[in-house]
Amino acid sequence: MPSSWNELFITGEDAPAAAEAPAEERQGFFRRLRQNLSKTREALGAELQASVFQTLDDEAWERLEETLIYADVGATTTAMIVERLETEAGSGELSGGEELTRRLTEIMAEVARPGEMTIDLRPHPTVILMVGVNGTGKTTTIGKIAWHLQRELGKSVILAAGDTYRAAAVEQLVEWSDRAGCDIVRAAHGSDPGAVAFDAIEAAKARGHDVVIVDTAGRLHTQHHLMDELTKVRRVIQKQIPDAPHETLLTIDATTGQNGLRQAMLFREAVEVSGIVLTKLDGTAKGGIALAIAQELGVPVKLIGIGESLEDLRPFDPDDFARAIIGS
Ligand SMILES: Nc1nc2c(ncn2[C@@H]2O[C@H](COP(=O)(O)OP(=O)(O)O)[C@@H](O)[C@H]2O)c(=O)[nH]1
Ligand SMILES: [Mg+2]
Repeated sequence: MPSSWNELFITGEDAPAAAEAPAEERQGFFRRLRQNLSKTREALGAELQASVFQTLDDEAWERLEETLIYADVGATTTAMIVERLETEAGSGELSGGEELTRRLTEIMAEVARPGEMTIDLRPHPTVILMVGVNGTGKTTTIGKIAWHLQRELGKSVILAAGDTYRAAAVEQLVEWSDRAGCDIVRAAHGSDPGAVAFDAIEAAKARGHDVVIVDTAGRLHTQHHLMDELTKVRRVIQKQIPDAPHETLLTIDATTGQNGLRQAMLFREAVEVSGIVLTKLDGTAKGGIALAIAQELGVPVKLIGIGESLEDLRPFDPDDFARAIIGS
């Protein structure tokens, strides 16, 4: 499971030594993950520790259900998890609160892992398209990915400032390109985002960049306009490189819970989403949404945002995540 950047990205090369996370660093990451997911853990973990598994009667299972739903695991996914646990407990495979909690953690990790969670960087150039509603974290996520690719994995990145509707969005991406030390293609305010993507891909081919990351707008006059535009950007990219975009990442703001899940379904209809970036998990008790997304959307969460700083965008590791939100 990808718990470090060089496990998330498949490069086809040996990882540079600098990208290997030593054990103590991993522990440090896990501590930070736990710390930043504290709101969800408080909602979930405390309840589990305190009462749920003390007597295994119907009421206990109902309380577990309520607890998971409160953490926004979603009704369908919650029912599935509780049923599995109840069946195992009923057949005498599990006994005691500790064992039940351990098994619950395992089941939750499994549920959070619906498919391929890596990002393949072997195509040259690899094109990554970033989509999502305004304010969910597209631009920041792009900046952070670019930073890791350039600084840690030694990849050469070019950004396409495709959110041409807001001048501030372009400036924000320019700042990130400075920080990451990568190239950027920007166009005049209001110009065609497809053209920006086109130019960035042409530049990548000419200058030999490894990865192109395309930013997009998250709001237009109507939902229909937005989806139309994303489809167009995608088509422009596909004309240049038939199997691109190789990765389409959708950002979802975890604080919007089930609403974010509904948004995701709309985006999935317009563009083929290959991975989710679940942001702002630090500010919410609704971290269980990661499980609902994986199960009900069937698209893997590939990255999570647990804060605003550079190291707060992390590859999603379901095992660590489940341990971090349930552990005592
Ligand atoms: N607390 C927190 N804030 C985040 C996270 N990811 C993004 N943000 C903030 O959310 C705001 C909107 O992000 P931005 O990248 O501009 O969203 P965009 O409109 O989709 O491009 C910014 O202030 C980011 O710093 C996260 O994981 N945690
Ligand atoms: Mg933006």
